[in-house]
Amino acid sequence: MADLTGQIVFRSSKEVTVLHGSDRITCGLPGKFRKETGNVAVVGDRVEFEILSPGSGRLKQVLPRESWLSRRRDVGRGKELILAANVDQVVAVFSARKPKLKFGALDRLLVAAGSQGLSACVVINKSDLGLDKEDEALLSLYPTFDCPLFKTSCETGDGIDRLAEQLKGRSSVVTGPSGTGKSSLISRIFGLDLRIGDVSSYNEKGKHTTSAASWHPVSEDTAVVDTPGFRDYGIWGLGPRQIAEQMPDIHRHSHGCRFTDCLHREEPACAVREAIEKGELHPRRHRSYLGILESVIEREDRR
Ligand SMILES: Nc1nc2c(ncn2[C@@H]2O[C@H](COP(=O)(O)OP(=O)(O)OP(=O)(O)O)[C@@H](O)[C@H]2O)c(=O)[nH]1
Ligand SMILES: [Mg+2]
Ligand SMILES: [Zn+2]
Repeated sequence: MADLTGQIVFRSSKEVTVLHGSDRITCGLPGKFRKETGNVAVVGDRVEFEILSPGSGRLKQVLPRESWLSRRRDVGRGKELILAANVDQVVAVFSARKPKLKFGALDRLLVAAGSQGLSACVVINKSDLGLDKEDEALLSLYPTFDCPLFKTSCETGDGIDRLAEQLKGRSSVVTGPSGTGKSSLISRIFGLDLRIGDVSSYNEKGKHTTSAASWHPVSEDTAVVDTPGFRDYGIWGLGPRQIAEQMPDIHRHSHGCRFTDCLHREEPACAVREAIEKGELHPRRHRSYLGILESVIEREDRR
């Protein structure tokens, strides 16, 4: 029988679920499709497979990806962990509180998305819990460098329609720290019944309720991927000089630096640091930049 094509909508350690039309076929996941190098199969991948018996099949081949979002997994020298393939938008979900909004993690995620050629938007969920004035001011900068911002609440419904509009007609990977309400938002917008968990009252962190990525086709032209929350978003495949290019508010000043290889740390006549002094660049964004830079340099040293 001829091979069929479909798309991976779920992957566990041993098998994948392939969507073919409206049929879901379970295929085993032999070693060559599991390794992080080579022909690894991830959620969102288009694949060729054959049917063995009703509802079950065998993977033959992973077809080339149009795009993907990955992060670094810290094992050995580090590995690339692909969160989802064939998406065209990264939706970075953070919460106003519980857990606390972390700009370092937000900026890392945006840099990763940009470096992989994906557009991104920021969602600040749990707006019902109230946003600090300082956070609010800093967040208002993001749309100025073409990163749309959505403030939402699954409790009050605030901002949900606007976000739903942003998801329409695209394939989006929804990512962010645990407990920020990724599964809650997707469930609410698309009427799905995803598992939703608590936030620890002890440290106000999420409890890693979603344990694997899942692809949800919601209409002909719209799909959304729910992913497990992360603790740390490690950047994969980016060199020290490429980071600023992914931070438009920093990059636009870098042309004025005395040294063309300026990394905007302690170098003399650095236009980026001057921009902070002149109030033209937010120091928090520079701090995020330095954090990413240090982590990338540290890893280069380890090689
Ligand atoms: N106050 C408030 N709580 C919310 C909101 N959205 C979600 N929550 C709660 O936040 C908790 C975590 O929600 P989830 O949807 O499971 O969060 P998640 O981001 O999917 O978490 P992981 O799967 O662990 O990554 C649950 O107790 C939700 O009820 C909101 O807008 N406001
Ligand atoms: Mg979840
Ligand atoms: Zn500089």
